[in-house]
Amino acid sequence: MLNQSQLETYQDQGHLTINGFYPTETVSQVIHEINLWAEQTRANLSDEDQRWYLEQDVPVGVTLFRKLDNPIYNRPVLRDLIVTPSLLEIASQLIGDRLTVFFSQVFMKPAKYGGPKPVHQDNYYFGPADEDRVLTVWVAIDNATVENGCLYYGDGSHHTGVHQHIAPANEPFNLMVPNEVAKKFPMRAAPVDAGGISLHHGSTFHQSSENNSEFPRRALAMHFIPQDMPLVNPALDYDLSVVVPF
Ligand SMILES: O=C(O)CCC(=O)C(=O)O
Repeated sequence: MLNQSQLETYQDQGHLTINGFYPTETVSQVIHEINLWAEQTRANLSDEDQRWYLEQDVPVGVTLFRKLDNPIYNRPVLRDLIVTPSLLEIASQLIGDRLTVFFSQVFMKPAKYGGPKPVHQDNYYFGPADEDRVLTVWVAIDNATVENGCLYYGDGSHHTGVHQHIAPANEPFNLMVPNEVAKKFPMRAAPVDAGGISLHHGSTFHQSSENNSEFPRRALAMHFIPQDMPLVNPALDYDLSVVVPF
């Protein structure tokens, strides 16, 4: 459970970091499973998948995953390792009981070629009926630092509602808050050690920079919502047949 001070930080700032949440052994197992999954997936990517899942700005002949979708649904090993009772307790404390992970993602942010994720709000992507009942749990698989592209948050930005987003024509997955709005919310780096978690409210502005460092910055994000809450205005197509209830 979160203590009072952690709860207040989440409520005031819209995000909270907890280091040392998962043991090193769990992190190693997660890395093993993700590498296995990437290898199994690599050979079967359509052209469209390649545009979605791979880093585009890489030298010819280099194939690097940008992300993998729905690890919690697709990889039971990851589900069992990562979705622990202590995590579900925290999620229930923040957004209530009878939850699902309706979507999850591994962000690979590879060394040297990891692209940036612009400022956005998860709630613009998801379009939930109740904006206060969307919780993202972001698990650092590597040490996430300023150098390798940790998250940055706009403190308190979740109190300002959901803002209109825009996306570059060839990158529908890169929905972003327009610069003139984003600049009103100074972004603060939130480094997390491998095995730590960063929790954020669905309306909190966040972004990550490119990774020019020698080290990958992998992370697993789980998006929790109540089982009975519809997504009324999602910006992308979410496959709700992969929802995992708890
Ligand atoms: O890991 C990243 O770079 C982006 C994460 C993110 O946008 C999220 O977890 O909602």
